[in-house]
Amino acid sequence: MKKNVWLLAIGLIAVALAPSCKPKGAQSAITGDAASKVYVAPGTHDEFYNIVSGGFNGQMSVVGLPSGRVFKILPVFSVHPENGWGFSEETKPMLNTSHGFVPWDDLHHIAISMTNAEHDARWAFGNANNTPRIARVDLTSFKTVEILEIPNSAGNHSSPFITQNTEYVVAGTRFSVPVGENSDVSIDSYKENFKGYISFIGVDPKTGDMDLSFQIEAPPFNFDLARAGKNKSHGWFFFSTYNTEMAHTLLEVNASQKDKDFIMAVNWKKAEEYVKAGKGKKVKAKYAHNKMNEETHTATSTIMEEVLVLDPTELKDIVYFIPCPKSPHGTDTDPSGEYIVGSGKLAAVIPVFSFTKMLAAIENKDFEGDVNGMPVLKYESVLHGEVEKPGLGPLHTEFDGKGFAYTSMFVSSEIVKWNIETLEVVDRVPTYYSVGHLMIPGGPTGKPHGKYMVAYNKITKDRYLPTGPELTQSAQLYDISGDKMQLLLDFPTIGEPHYAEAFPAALIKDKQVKFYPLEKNNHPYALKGVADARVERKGNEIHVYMTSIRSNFRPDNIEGVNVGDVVYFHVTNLEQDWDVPHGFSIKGANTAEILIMPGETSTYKWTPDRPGVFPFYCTDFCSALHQEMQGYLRVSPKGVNTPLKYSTGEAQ
Ligand code: RUQ
Ligand code: CUA
Repeated sequence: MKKNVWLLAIGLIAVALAPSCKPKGAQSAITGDAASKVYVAPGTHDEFYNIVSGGFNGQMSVVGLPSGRVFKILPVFSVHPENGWGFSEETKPMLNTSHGFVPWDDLHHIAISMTNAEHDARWAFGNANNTPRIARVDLTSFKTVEILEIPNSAGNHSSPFITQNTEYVVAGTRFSVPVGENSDVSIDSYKENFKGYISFIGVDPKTGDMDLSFQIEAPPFNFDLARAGKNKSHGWFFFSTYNTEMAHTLLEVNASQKDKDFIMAVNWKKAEEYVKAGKGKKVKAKYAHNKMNEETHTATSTIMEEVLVLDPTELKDIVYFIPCPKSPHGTDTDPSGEYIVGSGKLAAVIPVFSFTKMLAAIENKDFEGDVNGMPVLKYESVLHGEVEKPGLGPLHTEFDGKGFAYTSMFVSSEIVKWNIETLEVVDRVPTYYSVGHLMIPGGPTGKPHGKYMVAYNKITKDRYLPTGPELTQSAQLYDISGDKMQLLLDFPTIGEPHYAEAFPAALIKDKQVKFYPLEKNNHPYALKGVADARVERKGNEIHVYMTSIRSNFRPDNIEGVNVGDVVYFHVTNLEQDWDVPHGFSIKGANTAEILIMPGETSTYKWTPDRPGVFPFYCTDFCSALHQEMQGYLRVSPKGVNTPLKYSTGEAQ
C-alpha cells in the first residue's frame, strides 16, 4: 500500500500543475532593471560561454550569457546538413559504432575540462544516451574531434562526469544488461544475468585523447547522475542509483518500493592502484574509437576488442553504498568536496552527506549490511543533515561558491536556495515550468562564479508564441548575486536542454582557430593552389581535385562522366583568412552540402543516376560574386565514350 502513496502524490501534483494552474508569481512583470542586466550592447560581448546539451537533437549549442543568444549549433552525435557533418566522407567515420553508422543520438550532459577543480575549458565532453558513446569537442575549433563508444553499457545517461584535473571522464550505465559471449538470456533472469558497469575513460592531459582505462562491475541497479569528489574528496566518485529493487518490469511501481536506494561511492584512486598492480581481467568487448585528425582533416574509426574489468566484490575497498532516499536522480558535491548532496526525486527531504563522516564510517566499519559483500554504510553515520521541506521532486544541485546550494524541483517547478552548513532554506523562486537541470557558471567546480543561475525547463506552456503541437523548450536566467534570486530573462533553446555548463568567455575567446594553414594540410587530396586542379578517372571512380576561393571553383566545367560512375569532389578551400568558408553541392545528390573551412579539404560523394548536365554551386554567401561561384558537370549514358575534359578558367 505504502509504496504507491508517493506515486499517487506525484500524480496529484502533476494534475495540480496542469496548464491552467501556474506557480505563484507567474505573471509578475520583469522590471526595467532586469532588462538592463541582460543587455549586451551592440559591439560588446557576453561574459560567459554556455554550452548547452540539445537532448534528442544530438547536438550542443553555444549560448552567450547573460544575453541568452545562440551563437552556434555543434553537431556531435547527429548528422548536420548545415555543415555536412556525417555527410562528408571525412566525417562519416566519426559516427561509426560497433553497430555500424549511427547518425543520431540523445545528448543530455556536458562536462567541461578542469585543472585543479577549475574550468580550463579546453574541451567539452557530451554523452550519447541511446548507443553509448562519449564525445569530445575542442573548444578552440568548436568541432567534435573524438567519439568513444562504451561497451557493456546500455542507456549511457549517467555520463559524462569529470575528475578535477580531467584525469577521467566517467560513465555509468542506466540499463543493466547481460554482457559477454552469452547475452541471449531470459529477461526474467535479470537478477542473475544482468550487470551494471561504470566506465573510467582516461584523458591524455596534452592532447585530450580518450582511452577506456577500466570498468567496474556493479550490481544490476540503474545508475543516474554522478559527480566526482573534488578538493577534499578528490579521488572518490559518487553515483546515484535507483531500482535497487532490481525490478525489470513496470519500473514506475516496482522500482519505487524501497524507501532508500543508494549513492554508490567509488574510491577511484584505489581502483587505479589495482589496475597498476595488474588486478582485473581483460574481457572481450567490441567498441569503436573515432578520432578526427586536424592535419588530414579526416576521421578514422578503429574497432577495439577488449576492456579491463575490475570486480569490486573481490577488490574489497573500492565500492561502498550510502543509503539515500528515494529513487535519487542526481548526486552533487559542493566546492569544498566535503558535502555530497543526494536528490531523491520521490524524497521529502534532501539528504546531505559528509565526506569526513563517510571516511570515519568506513574506518569504523559502521555498516548496516552489504550488497553482494560490498558494505552499506549506516545512513545516520554518514549524514551531515537533511534539508527539510525543500519542495517536491528534487533533481539537481549547483553551488554559488558563497556557501549556498540551489536545487531544481521538478514537481513543484521551482529553484530552492539553501545554506550548505545550516541546511536552512533561504529563498525559492518559481520556474516556468517543470525545471530539470539548473546551472551556475563554474557551478560543478571548486570555484563557482555565483552571479547567474539558469534553469532549463521541460515544459514551456505559455511562455512564448505557440508553434503547433510542439512548443519551444525554454531556459530562464536568474540573478543570484544578492540574497534573493531574481528572474531576468526567458530564452528558448535548441532541442531539449538537459545539463549545461558555463565558463568565462576570457578563457577561450582569444584562442580560437581562425583558419587551417594550407601548408599543414596533409589530406591526400589537398591542393596547394589552383594550378593543381584536375580530374582523374580510376575505373568507375571520378576524382575531382577541386579548389574554391572567392569566387570560383576550379575545375568549373567537367565532361566525360557516365551513369554508373561514382564521383568524388575533393574540395580544398584555399582561403587563409578568418570566417571565409565555401560550400559545395550538386543537383540531385542524395546527401547534404559540405561546408569547407579555410585551409581544409572535404569530400562530397555523388552517384549520378541519369544523363544530363548538372549544375553545382557554392552554398555559403562568401563574396559579392558568390552567385557566380558555380560550374557544370555533364553525365553521359553508360557505355558512351565522352572524352574526359575539364576547364580551369581559360578565357572563352
Ligand atoms: S537528466 S532532468 Cu537526462 Cu540530466 Cu536530470
Ligand atoms: Cu564561395 Cu559562395
